[in-house]
Amino acid sequence: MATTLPRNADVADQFELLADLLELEGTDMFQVLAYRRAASLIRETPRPIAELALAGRAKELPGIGATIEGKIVQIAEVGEMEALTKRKQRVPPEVVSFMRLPGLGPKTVRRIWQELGVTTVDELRRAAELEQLRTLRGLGAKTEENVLRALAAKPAGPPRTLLGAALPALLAVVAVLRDHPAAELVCEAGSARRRRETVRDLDIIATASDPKALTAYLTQLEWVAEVSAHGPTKATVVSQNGLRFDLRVVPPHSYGNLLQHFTGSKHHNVALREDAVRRGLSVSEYGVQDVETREVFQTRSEEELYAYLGYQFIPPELRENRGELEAARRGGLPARLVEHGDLRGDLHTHTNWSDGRNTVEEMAVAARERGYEYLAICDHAQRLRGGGLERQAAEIEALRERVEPLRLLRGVEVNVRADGSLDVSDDELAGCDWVVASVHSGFDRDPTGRIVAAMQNPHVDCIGHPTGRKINRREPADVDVTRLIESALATGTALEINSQPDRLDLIDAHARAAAEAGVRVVVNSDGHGIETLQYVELGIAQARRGWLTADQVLNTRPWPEIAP
Ligand code: DGT
Ligand code: CA
Ligand code: CA
Ligand code: ZN
Repeated sequence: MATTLPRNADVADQFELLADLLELEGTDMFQVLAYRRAASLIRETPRPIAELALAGRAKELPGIGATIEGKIVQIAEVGEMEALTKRKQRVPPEVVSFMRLPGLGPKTVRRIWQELGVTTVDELRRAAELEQLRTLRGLGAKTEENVLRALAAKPAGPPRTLLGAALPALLAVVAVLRDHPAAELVCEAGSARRRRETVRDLDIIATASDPKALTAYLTQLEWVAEVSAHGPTKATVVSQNGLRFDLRVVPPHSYGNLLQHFTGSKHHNVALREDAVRRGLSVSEYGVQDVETREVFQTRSEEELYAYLGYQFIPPELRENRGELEAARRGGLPARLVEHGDLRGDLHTHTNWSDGRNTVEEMAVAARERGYEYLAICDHAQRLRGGGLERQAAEIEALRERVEPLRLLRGVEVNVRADGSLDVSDDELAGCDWVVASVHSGFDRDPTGRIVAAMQNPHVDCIGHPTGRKINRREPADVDVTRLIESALATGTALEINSQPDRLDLIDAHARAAAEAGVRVVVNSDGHGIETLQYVELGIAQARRGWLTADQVLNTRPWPEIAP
């Protein structure tokens, strides 16, 4: 447990940084992606990776070869891998952070650094203010404006963890705790229970016949790297991959009150309490007190608590003080939010025809095993140039019978170019069952106008990841979502909730606005391998946070009702 070996999260950070530096130097993307994959793999591995590497056993993990293992050994032995030390000497540390700014890709950052000699954030700000960035070809006043805005907005503090990285770990811990003989009720709480897209720490609420035994059990689990706090009813631990878990064991008779309190959000709770005060009730984590009679209401059940306070039950995903209390008071919440099991298919996936890891057949079989009725293969058109789209169509055709009853759809993901045109001809698009159009670059060049232009094309069925944001890495493009919604409605184009853990794009509030306006919203995995089809669980969570019902999610319907 307490060792001097680096935690998996620290090892992963080094691989991330190495990938960033290589990308900046213009190394081939294959290597960059290999290091990024290794980083996320290491982050997700429950066992201490440094220990495994020192024993020569890290390469038994899929995706880790001898080269990467060697680098992990270096980190364990001297604190930093050589490749990183070497590159850090070549690239000034702050230059790496430039890549996180909107509109600045690695190539642009390299030119700003090498051609303008800009090496710090301060110098970058000055260069933008002095209108020097526009002296580089391809950069303009708009770039300078974006850089200045992004620098002004740059928040301090460590980045929040992606829900997609934290939730599986949290649910596994909850399951492990439930199995302990002293445990009675165990439930996740906090932002993760509300399925916020990012989380700071992971909260667990439990009741137990022997609270001390349960908190002690948590601190002794194998994947625990550090115990930050430990008492008879509370424990805080940090896992190998850097996740902080907060366990509270509470009395069973007020479990409902405490679970409600620690689920939050803070804003929801504050509004709930203010509302209660107006009716002579004082709400705290311990119970609800009638101010006049002094009588206290405590309950094991959250459902009973909301009912006692005069509300419909409010699903955790809605507890953000965005109108849910008013709606629940007058019985106006959606009767049932969309659920993962409602999905009948996935309309955006990739295969090894482009940047995916599995074949069309493997993806189809995995989709069928998930119980889907249909699957659209939407490889990047760019990678299917020179007749690739046609050859893929032939493969799909040949597979159709073999993967029945799954309906295999010929899809494509086309790129919306800087001028709003698409990188595939209308003739080719006409042969597709489903066309996703996405912006992948030039985010600062009139993204709204380009997307609206793409929607005018009658072959385009759906806009992929509409704002292009990457959580913790890239701000959303300055897209006018209201105009997007109007245009989607007018053209009958669907808008995607892309379920990639770092995208979740549309965000909840935009998905809600789109659905309320009557736009068809699709929850897609954008899966690049069979194991990532399950990302739709995150997309569904985002849809629920946007108050969406199954009716409002297009791919809960059978294909014949969707077919363009
Ligand atoms: P996070 O951890 O930043 O992702 O977000 P939460 O919502 O999980 O926040 P956390 O872990 O600080 O606290 C969990 C819940 O407990 C929070 O949603 C509401 C409740 N809570 C914690 N501290 C306070 C507080 O000082 N005041 C109120 N009203 N509620 C609190
Ligand atoms: Ca939390
Ligand atoms: Ca907490
Ligand atoms: Zn895609």
